[in-house]
Amino acid sequence: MTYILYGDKGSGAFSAEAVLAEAGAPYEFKRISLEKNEQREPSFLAINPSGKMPALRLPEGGIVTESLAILLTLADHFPNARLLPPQAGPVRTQAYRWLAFMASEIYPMVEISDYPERFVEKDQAKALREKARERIRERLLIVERMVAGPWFLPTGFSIVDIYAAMFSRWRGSIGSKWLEEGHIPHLEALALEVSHRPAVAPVWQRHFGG
Ligand SMILES: N[C@@H](CCC(=O)N[C@@H](CS)C(=O)NCC(=O)O)C(=O)O
Repeated sequence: MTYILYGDKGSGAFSAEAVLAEAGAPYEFKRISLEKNEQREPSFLAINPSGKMPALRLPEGGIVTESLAILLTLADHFPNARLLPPQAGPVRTQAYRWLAFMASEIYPMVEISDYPERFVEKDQAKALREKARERIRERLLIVERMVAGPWFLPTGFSIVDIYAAMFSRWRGSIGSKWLEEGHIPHLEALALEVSHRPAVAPVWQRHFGG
């Protein structure tokens, strides 16, 4: 009864792997290299026709794609791991709100920042990348202001922390200089906490290094 996670190091697969680790779930990690464009190969498109990672094969069969859907599915599968605040309570609503914000307002900008030439002609790609980076930064600042501290939610650790920590790590998509200027100290502190969680630490190390 093993989960199979498809993804690459440092990609959105981090969030799924960190949650599998937190839940103590048995899983295998199947590497799909972004550098080699393996996400566009027929064997992976058969798993996720959109050519995006992460994708998760469930022990009972079936595939889940979309990072947020994967995180919520795992939170459902492992209720004892308390990966979300109590069901139907006000903090659960906030968890959904900010998970959805990151999935729908930040994640799509990452594709534009990473692959601007998919959207415009080559001579406009640099300018588009800069616009996408600006939108990501703007939206990270909104998330930054919502951090209760030390975790995102006032009720403690949850999958929101794993997701937020991941978005704060994507230097290439955000712009290293901006990150070094220290605009998101609460998210940085939260990411550090996430990286030190015993179950997550080895996963963090593999995806993001020290
Ligand atoms: N909506 C998807 C987005 C996933 C996504 O964009 N993943 C990136 C890696 S972080 C990817 O697979 N990029 C490859 C590509 O766009 O070709 C999700 O939430 O899982």
